[in-house]
Amino acid sequence: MFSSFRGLVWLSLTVGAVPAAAAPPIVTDAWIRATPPGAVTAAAYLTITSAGAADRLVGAATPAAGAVEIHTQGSDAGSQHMTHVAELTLPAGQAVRLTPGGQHLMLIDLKGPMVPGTRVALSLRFAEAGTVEVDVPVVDARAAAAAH
Ligand SMILES: [Cu+2]
Repeated sequence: MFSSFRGLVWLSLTVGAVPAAAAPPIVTDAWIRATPPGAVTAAAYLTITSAGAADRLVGAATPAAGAVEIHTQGSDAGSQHMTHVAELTLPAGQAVRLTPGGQHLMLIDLKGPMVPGTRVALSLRFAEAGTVEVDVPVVDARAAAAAH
């Protein structure tokens, strides 16, 4: 299954390989789920739209955690599981949403708890556009849900 996914990535790359200056992808709706004290991981959610040509998210980093991984999430026989993927394909002009229950960025080895109301610097590394810095608010997901 993973190898066929790689095949799709290669195909889209070949088709989208236009030698133009890559406009940086647009990042919206970014937030990090607040964590209780002692938590070692936190999930970050965001929407990425590759404005120009197709691109790929190939990595991310933050001073707030030891590592950031790209995860997909799904359910298998009723149990939730997360899978670490090497990259995320961003079709040209299409919003790719990382939302609770689906794809997300996993902040691993947190240096401290994610406190609601604070902001965390996140650098996103794209294959074509290079690095994009975003300032991501930490949100108490329960409070946010109650407000809707
Ligand atoms: Cu995860």
